[in-house]
Amino acid sequence: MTAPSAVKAALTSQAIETPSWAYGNSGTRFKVFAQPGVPRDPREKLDDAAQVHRHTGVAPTVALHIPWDRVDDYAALARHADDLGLRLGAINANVFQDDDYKLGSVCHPEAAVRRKALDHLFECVDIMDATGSRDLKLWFSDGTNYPGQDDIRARQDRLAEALTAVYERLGDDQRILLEYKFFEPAFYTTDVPDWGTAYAHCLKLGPKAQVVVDTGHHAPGTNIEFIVALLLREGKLGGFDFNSRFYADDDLMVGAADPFQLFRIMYEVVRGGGLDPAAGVAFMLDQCHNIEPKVPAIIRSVMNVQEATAKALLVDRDALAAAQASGDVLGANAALMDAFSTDVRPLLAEVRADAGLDPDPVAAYHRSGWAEKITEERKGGQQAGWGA
Ligand code: PSV
Ligand code: MN
Ligand code: MN
Repeated sequence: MTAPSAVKAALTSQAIETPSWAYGNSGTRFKVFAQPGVPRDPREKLDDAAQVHRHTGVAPTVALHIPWDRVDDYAALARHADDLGLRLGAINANVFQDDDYKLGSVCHPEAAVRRKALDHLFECVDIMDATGSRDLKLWFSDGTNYPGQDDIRARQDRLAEALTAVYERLGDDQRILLEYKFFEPAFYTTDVPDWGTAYAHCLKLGPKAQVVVDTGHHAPGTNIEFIVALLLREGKLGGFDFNSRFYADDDLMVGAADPFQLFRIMYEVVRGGGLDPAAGVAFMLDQCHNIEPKVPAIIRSVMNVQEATAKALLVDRDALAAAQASGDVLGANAALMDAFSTDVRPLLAEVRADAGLDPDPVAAYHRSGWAEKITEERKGGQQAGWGA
């Protein structure tokens, strides 16, 4: 078993990135329920994110989504983050909300539309230059609804062409994180539907292109931890978009639907050395909080990732290896289940106390008066960007 001090050190060094859009109003295509005190601009989203970091100590970066977080001066936004003790994280491109993208963006049959989409991706790299962000997160809604609608292979060629152009534009310390999703909004073919497609493109591009695993983007029953193990082994796991799903891309709080799955994923991360910051695995949230208060929900989500990580770190790897080597099926399974069944909340409370934090971040947030302050000060909060 990892020594308690090493477990604590690993938990302290894990950084979980929160998404700017989780702080804004959101909903489904049926209704967006506005909440009081919601941020009116990207600076206020960062102000809220600073509260998450203040109470958890492990959420120092915030992902932006362009154009939802478009500002005139990104360097100034980065300075605001810095003043709050934060940094700007992944830049998420958005080539899925323009009328021109009805038939796709970088895979669109018309060159002019592909050019427009590519220009947006270049703009995102410019923004990364201004913010100091390392990662460009690319998710394409591209696909088709009907057999025969477009040529599947030609669309892959167009995708490869755009990715290559963006890759060549990256600085030495910048990366493409390519995200896959098996369906929606396209229902017949999706141009990046699975890890294999994302992996094939990233492999061709080179070492600065890696795959991002959004936990909500798989068919029911998919063994996500296997994908994680494989990508890590190949040096191609760029990071996670964490969230929970019951049905499709639900974007509920990570660890809410299936904490056991999250544990199994985090065990493979630990097993593959992915917790070491040098491995470059970005632990990001991609969620929206449609009916629950947002800041405490994000704090809860960060804690859920920490709890799964702590349990994964507590697996007795020596006992597990011995059981595996001797074909002791039940013993091996028990080694994992013992760790999963451990109540790690006291350990995490200790880690927080050691760091000078309140052992109960949600309670500390509720006591802080932040919710009352923003409800009083902010009127007419911003919608996160979709679902209107
Ligand atoms: C697409 O479903 C996705 O997971 C991508 O990451 C988008 O950028 C994000 O959702 C928007 O929430
Ligand atoms: Mn995502
Ligand atoms: Mn999604």
